[in-house]
Amino acid sequence: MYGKKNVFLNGLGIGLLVISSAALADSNTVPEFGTIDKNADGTVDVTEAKQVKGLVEIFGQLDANADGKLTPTEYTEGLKKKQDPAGS
Ligand SMILES: [Ca+2]
Ligand SMILES: [Ca+2]
Repeated sequence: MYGKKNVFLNGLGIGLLVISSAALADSNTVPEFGTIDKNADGTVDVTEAKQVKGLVEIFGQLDANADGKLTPTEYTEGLKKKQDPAGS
């Protein structure tokens, strides 16, 4: 009985771990720009970027013109470059 319960809890833990680590760095599962742009002003600033695990860390790399905000183009193109290192 104890064994069964432990297996269930372990499975749950692994599931949560996979979900959280898949957040950004692992490429294809990046959130859509509109999801991050909470105030819908058309840009994502650092405050909004903090909602997404790992995004703040690469914010400077995505912010091509270094104005402290990400446009949809900077966001999608920046992430594309990160996923395709050969393109740099
Ligand atoms: Ca915004
Ligand atoms: Ca920018």
